[in-house]
Amino acid sequence: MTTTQQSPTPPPHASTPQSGTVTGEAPTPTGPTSKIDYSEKIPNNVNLAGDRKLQRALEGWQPKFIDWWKNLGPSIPTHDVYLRTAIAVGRDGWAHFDRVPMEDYRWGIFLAEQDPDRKVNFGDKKGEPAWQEVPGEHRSDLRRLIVVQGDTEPASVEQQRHLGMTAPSLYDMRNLFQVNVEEGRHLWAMVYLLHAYFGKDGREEAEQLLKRNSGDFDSPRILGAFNEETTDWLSFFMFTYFTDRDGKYQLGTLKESGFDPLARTCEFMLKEEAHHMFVGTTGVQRTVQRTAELMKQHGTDDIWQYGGIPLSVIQKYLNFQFSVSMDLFGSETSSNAAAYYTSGLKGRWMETRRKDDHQLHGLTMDVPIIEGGRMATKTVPMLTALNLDLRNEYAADCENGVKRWNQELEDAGLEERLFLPHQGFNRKVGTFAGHHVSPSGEILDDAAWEKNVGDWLPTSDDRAQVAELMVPHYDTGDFAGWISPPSVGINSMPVEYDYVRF
Ligand code: BYC
Repeated sequence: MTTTQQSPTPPPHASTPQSGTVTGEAPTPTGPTSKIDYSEKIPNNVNLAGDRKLQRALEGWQPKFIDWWKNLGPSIPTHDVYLRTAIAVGRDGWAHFDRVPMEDYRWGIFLAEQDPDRKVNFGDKKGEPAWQEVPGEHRSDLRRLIVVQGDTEPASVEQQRHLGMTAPSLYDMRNLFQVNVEEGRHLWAMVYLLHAYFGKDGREEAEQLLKRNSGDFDSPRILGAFNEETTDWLSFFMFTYFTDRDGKYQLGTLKESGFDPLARTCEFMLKEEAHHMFVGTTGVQRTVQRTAELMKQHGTDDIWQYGGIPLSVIQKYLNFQFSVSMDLFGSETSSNAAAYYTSGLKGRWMETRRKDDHQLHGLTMDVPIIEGGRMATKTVPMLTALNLDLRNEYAADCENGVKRWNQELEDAGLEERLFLPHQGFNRKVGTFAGHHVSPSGEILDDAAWEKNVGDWLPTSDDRAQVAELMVPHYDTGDFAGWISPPSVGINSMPVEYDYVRF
C-alpha cells in the first residue's frame, strides 16, 4: 500500500481514470444542496477557509488521523476500491461513485443545510431559537455526548480491520471498506464539533479519540460493544445490523438536539448510516439463504460438513450482538437521560412527530425490573425512562430484519425460525445486569445458566468453526460457499465486478 497523505489537490472523482475505471456520474442534484469544497486540504461545506485558526488546528489533527488509519484501519493492502464519496449534502445527488485508492479517500466535514428558523423542539428551552454556540451551562454534558458518539466511530474500524483478509467476495470487501471510510468520516464529524466549539479541552478530547483503542487493556473504547472483537464476517454482518442500528437511533436523537451544529452533522451522518445497515440486513439474509438451501438439500441443520453455517449458530451470533447492542442504550432509568432531554441536548426518536408537550413533566412510564426473583415493572417519571423509550423503538426496528431473514426460511419450506432474545438476556448494563435471563425470558440461577449458555451464545468452538469457513474469495464474481451472492451489485454495477483491485 502506498503511504501518501491526503492530497490537497484533485478529488477522487476527478482522479485520472485507470484501465477498467468506471466513473459513474452522480445524479444531478434536484433538491436543495450545499456543495462540498474539494479544493481544500480538508474537504468541507462549513467554510473552513474563513476560520484560519480552526483550519490550522484541524490540519494539525489530520496527519494524526492518517497515521491512525494506516496503523489501525484496514490491514489488507489494496490498489483501489469502488467507493461512494459525498459531494453535496442536499436531499438528492449527494454521492459520487468511483475507484479510489483508500489512502486517498477524502475525509471531510459535511453538515446538513442550516434551517435559519430552526427552534429547540423539546425540554425546558422549547421554542427558543436553536443554539449556534454551546450554552455555557451545558458545555460539559454536550462535550460528553459528542465524545461518546465520536469514540464509537474509529472503534468500529479498529474492530473490523482484519476482515478484508477473509472477505467472502470482492463485493463484500468493498462494502466493508465503504463502511470503514464512512466511520472514519463520522469521526471527523465529531472532531470538527470538538475543535470548533470546545476550545482547548475539545482539542484534547479529539486527541484522545485516536489514543483509546478497541479492546486495549489500559485505554479501551468507552462503550462495551466497541471493545468486543469482530471475529469473522458473520459477526460483521450482525454488528452492522444490530450495532450500527444503535448508531442510527442515537444519531436520530442527537439530530433533534437544540445545538444546531450537532443536529446538522448527525442529520448528514444518518444518510451514510443507511448503507451500513443495508450491509448487515442483506449480509445476514444471504447467509441464512445459503444455510436454508443446504439444510433443505441435506435434510439436517448440521451443515458444517457442507460448508454452511448452521442456523443454531446464526441464532447464537444474533443473541450475542443484539444483547451487547441493547447495553448501548444505558440504564432503563437514567437521570443523565432526563437531564439531556430537559436541557434540550438530546431528544427522542422522531421528536417532532410525537403528539405530546415535548417536556414530559408529570408523565410516567413503566420500566422492567426484576423483583423477588420475578419479572415485574416499576412506574417512573417518563423523563428518566428515555433510554428505554429509545431502546424500545430500536428493538421494534430490529424485528424487521428478523422477519426478512425468516422469510428466507419460509421460502425454503423450513419450519425453523430466528428470533430476538428477551431484553434481559446477557445484559451487562441496566436493570437486568447481574441476573441470568434465558433467551425466552426465564430468570435462572448460576447452575442453570452455566449449563445452557453454550446453546445460547457462540462458544469458542462455534467461532473456530465459523473461522474455518472464512476463506478469502478474491476472484471477480466468486463467492464463498457459506453465503449466497447478492441479487444486485452496487450502484447498478454487476455483481461480478472487480469492486476491489490489488
Ligand atoms: N458501556 O445513566 P446511564 C454508533 C455508563 S453507536 C459502558 O444509564 P446514560 C456506531 C454511562 O456512561 C451510538 N458504560 O447512561 C455504531 C454512565 O457513566 P457516568 C453511539 C456505559 O448516560 C456502529 C453510567 O454508565 N452513540 O454510533 O443515560 C459503528 C450510567 O449510565 C454504558 C451514543 O451512544 C455502556 N454500554 O446513557 C459505529 C450517543 N452505558 O456518567 C458507530 C451518546 C452506560 O456515570 N451517548 N454507561 O460516568 C449517550 O447518549 C449516553 O452516553 C449513553 C448512556 C446512551 C451511551
